[in-house]
Amino acid sequence: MVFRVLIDQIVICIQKLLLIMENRVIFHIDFDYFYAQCEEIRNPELKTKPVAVCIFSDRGDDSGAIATANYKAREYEVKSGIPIKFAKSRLKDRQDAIFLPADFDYYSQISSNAMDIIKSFADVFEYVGRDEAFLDVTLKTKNDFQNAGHIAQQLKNEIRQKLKMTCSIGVSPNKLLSKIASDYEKPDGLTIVKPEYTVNFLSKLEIRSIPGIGKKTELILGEMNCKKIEDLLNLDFFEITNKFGRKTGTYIYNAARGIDLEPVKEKQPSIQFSKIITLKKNSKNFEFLRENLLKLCKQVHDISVNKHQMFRSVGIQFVNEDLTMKTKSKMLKNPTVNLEELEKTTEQLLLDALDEQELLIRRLGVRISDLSDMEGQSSITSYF
Ligand code: DGT
Ligand code: CA
Ligand code: CA
Repeated sequence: MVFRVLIDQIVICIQKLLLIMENRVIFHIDFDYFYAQCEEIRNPELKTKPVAVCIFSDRGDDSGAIATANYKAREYEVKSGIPIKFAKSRLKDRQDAIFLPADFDYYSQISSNAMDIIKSFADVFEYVGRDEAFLDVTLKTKNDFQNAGHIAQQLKNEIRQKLKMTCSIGVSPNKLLSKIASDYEKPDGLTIVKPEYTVNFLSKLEIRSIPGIGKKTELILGEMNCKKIEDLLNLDFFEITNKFGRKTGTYIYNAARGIDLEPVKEKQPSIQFSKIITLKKNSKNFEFLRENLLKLCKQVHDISVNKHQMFRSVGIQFVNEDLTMKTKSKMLKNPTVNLEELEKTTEQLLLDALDEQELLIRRLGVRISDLSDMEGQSSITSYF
């Protein structure tokens, strides 16, 4: 017991030391209600109305799910992931409610314009998703949080001027804290967490504010008398790692203290090709899914051939009957445009995924990425 306490103290000392050594300035930027805001800027009349962006499935009627909703619609509990039918019934008293089909090409175009602006503010730029990025701005801010505040405000202003959009930015010494901070004052937020205010900032937040902590972990931590992040500080390192394993346990232990040493890694938006379909019926039968998978492979393969792109990463995607999503992917040894290799790889991914699948599958998708130009290959035809 004494030994454990001693180790615990040593771990804390090392981590405090690392925290002192850590003097970076990191931004996390995330656009507010992104798809719905994109719709508002091409039709400003939408701004005063509840707006929901829908992914209609090809089963007809109102079958499908909400991708996102503006804040007026969120007042009626209309949010990402719920069935369109629920959303319509929740907004039944709002004659002015608008339901629009998702227009991904348009959102990608806005995203690309947004990322061009964001990139110009960064020393190191890490693309996370269509509406989200991390920036290391340590050099640009001369490691000063007052400068950082001004620069973050300039970035928000430029986005407002050029795109007519709002976003939320978190500023702190690391990625974890900045991500929590960008979510703190949404929409149109700017939250700055100076290193000395880390513990203060985190203490009263719900445990769920820590990225990656879901319902299940929250429930277990609740049973351990932890509701707020400050409650986690009462658990020693071994209590947490015994419960959650070394990797997750260490993550939770550090997150509660605002410790995160992950560097911002230069990453540009990756181009990928994908196809997704709604199945004729919900299923987890391998043969039925395989038939659909092969059709999807052919379609995705056709795109890669038409665009003269080889792929190296192959993935499959499920949307389950409860609308949760699941993906599995594999990196191939070499870039290819071989249809058979695509089919074999996705079949294996399907088998692996079904192994642990409990829910029936509603939608099935195939994705290829890590693309490279076919031009320059000595014998293009040898890949077919
Ligand atoms: P926010 O950041 O809370 O103001 O709202 P959003 O809508 O920007 O949410 P975020 O950042 O989690 O997601 C960015 C976009 O990704 C969002 O506009 C639509 C899409 N998205 C988010 N969640 C889902 C989902 O569950 N299903 C689908 N199909 N799309 C989603
Ligand atoms: Ca967002
Ligand atoms: Ca986001």
